[in-house]
Amino acid sequence: MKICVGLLLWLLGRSGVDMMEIPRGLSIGASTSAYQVEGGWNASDKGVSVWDAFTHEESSLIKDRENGDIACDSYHKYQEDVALAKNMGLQHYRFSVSWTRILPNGSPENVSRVGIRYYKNLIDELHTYGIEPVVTLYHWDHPQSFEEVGGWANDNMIDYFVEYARVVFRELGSRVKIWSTVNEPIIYCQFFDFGMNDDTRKYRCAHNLLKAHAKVYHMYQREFKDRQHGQVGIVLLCHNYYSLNGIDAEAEDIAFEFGCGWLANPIFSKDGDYPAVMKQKVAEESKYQGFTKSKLPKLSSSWIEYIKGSSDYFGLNHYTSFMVEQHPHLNDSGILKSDNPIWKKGVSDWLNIIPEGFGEVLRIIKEKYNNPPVYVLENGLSTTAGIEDLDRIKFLHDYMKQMIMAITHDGCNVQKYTVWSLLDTFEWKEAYRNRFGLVHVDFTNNRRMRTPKLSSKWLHEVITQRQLIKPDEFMKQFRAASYV
Ligand code: PNW
Repeated sequence: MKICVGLLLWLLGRSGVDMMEIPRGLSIGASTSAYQVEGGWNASDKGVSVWDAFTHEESSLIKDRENGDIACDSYHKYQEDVALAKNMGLQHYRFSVSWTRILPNGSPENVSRVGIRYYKNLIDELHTYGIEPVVTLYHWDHPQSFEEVGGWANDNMIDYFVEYARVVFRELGSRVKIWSTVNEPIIYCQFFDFGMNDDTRKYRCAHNLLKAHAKVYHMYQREFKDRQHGQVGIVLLCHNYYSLNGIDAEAEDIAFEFGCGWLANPIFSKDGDYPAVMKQKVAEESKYQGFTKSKLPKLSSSWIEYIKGSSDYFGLNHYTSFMVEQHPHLNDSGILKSDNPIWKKGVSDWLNIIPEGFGEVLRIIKEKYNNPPVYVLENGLSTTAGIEDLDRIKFLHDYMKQMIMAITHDGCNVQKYTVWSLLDTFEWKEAYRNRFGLVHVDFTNNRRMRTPKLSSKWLHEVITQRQLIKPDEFMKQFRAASYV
């Protein structure tokens, strides 16, 4: 059946129906993260991570009181995952390493051989099928023992992270050419930092994550780059913003700088440091609130220089856009975010479906940061459970179209595009309700059976034909082929 669809679409392509070509050199893949798919939370000598502890101790804060104890059981079923990726024709697969699977108690003196073996096996399996591993060191699941001494608000975390990264580079670095240090530091500090939910802590958390990233980047250059020849980068979440009255470009820019720019400016801008508008606004607001100094910590000039340029590519996660307007003293940015009531949404309440916003973000990154190589490492739609995910096909098509236009018309340097996610996963506090997968997972059954959704068939055709196939055409041909 697959062959029939391919053949028909190929004929269609020949017959002059206008389809957009996938730019040569753009690698297409899919993503997951350790806690969201692995399960095996206490397999062998694995240590307890913050997410293990949080879901077990605060289960009332998670939908359906669920947890990632088993998740997709990828710890045991990684070969099946790689087979799914291969059958989809994926060119790369992004996953993350679980800190406590490698260093059960956080100490680099105590490396888990079983943990290392798991990732070696996964990476070998990917290489067997020519799928490039793109590996994140930290996707929010650090050792619980570190949380008990303050987590990312504690400066010591910087060196703990460097020690962990060194072990991972040493053990896995000969087989991995693309590393990411931290996934979406700001989202972690804003929504998932388990400490007290105050602004000062949020800024300190991001400050330490930024420094930790830069230290790992430089450590790799010093100790591994000559032998391993890999790239190291960071992954930032960048939304797009539209001003509510249509003319307040300043509001759009402030919103961008307080989100994406917060860590992009120190790393990717010519002058480095936190964005000027952010330094100014947080200082003013801190004073207004009675603080004696700004809640935003200062970066010294030596840190500014050290952090500047510390990423070989811009790892971009993009999903959505918001409306914005200025409201002084509402919060430090003075920005109120809202949705346009006419916008369609995914099942995640923050996910407004605005494909054009993706193109905007890519152009903003090109302009602000001198057109760095961009690896899109997450983009996708949440739906309810099910296999016939036409909404997802349409979402991916429309977003990819805007990205391709940004590449071909505007010269944006996008080199990788990665769908979130390969599988339905443990979607943090939404647990198993919000499904982002190209592949459906049955979480009600211990076998965690995987079933490719329609979108994975569509993506397979896109990748093999290097054409952005229109959803309607795909469905027409798919239905026709199903009767053959
Ligand atoms: C990302 N928002 O998080 C994470 O990297 C993934 O682990 C997660 O599963 C995925 O997106 C889908 O949620 C986000 O509020 C968290 O806009 C919040 C937002 C966006 C992405």
